[in-house]
Amino acid sequence: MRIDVLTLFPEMFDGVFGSSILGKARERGIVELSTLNFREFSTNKHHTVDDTPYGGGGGMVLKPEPIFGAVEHVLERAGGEGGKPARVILMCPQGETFTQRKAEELARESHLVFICGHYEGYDERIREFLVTDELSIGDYVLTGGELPSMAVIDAVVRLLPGVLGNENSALADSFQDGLLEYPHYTRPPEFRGWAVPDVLLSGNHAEIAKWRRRQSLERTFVRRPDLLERAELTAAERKWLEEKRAELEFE
Ligand code: 4GS
Repeated sequence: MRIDVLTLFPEMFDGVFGSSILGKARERGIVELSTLNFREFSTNKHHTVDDTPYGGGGGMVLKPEPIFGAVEHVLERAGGEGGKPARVILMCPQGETFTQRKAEELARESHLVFICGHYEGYDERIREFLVTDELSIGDYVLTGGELPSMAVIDAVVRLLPGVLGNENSALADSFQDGLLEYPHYTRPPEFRGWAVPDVLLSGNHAEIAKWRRRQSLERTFVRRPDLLERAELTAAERKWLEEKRAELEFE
């Protein structure tokens, strides 16, 4: 997979792209991660990338020329292989909320291009005629699209084959089966008087699996009931949840 990030602050990506799992994925040649400063594609002599909005009002708006120029440059640089067309992704609060499902979808692509604005809005023609996806990482306002794009890239790259040492570790995580994770424990068996649940020390793997599944269900029920509608549950688990809901109504 090839990922290009268009940003006015490429240095923000040095640590994230060079460390930990992303750094390893890059070293192994599983992903090619590049940044490009779209100021280089400004068409005026002061290299400005923004301007005041038509119709007045406050704030500044990113001009179309530097963004179109930079996106077309990375598309041409990657092109010629006749591969799948790139996804051109705009990070913004009005985008579709990024989810694990979207991460799985993007992990099947061969070229992702991220556009990160800073402080300001985008000329609408960028949305209309250049971008294929608008994504938000949640309902809060940041100073730029850089951190959101890092979050999306991290979630996508860890799903690529060969990135996580143990291919199962991505599968056991929260959301992969639509449920939150069960509680984890390690040594010592007793810490400041707080004991590890007996079942985990029993060596009975069937009982342990049952306990973990039940904990996942209960935890999801209490903390994120909204997730249960889409979760992959057995008929017995659905029934158990119905009983749990009924119990709460009586209290
Ligand atoms: C987000 C977000 C965001 C909005 C960028 C204000 C600078 C900022 N982008 N998910 N202008 N949340 N963007 O806050 O994606």
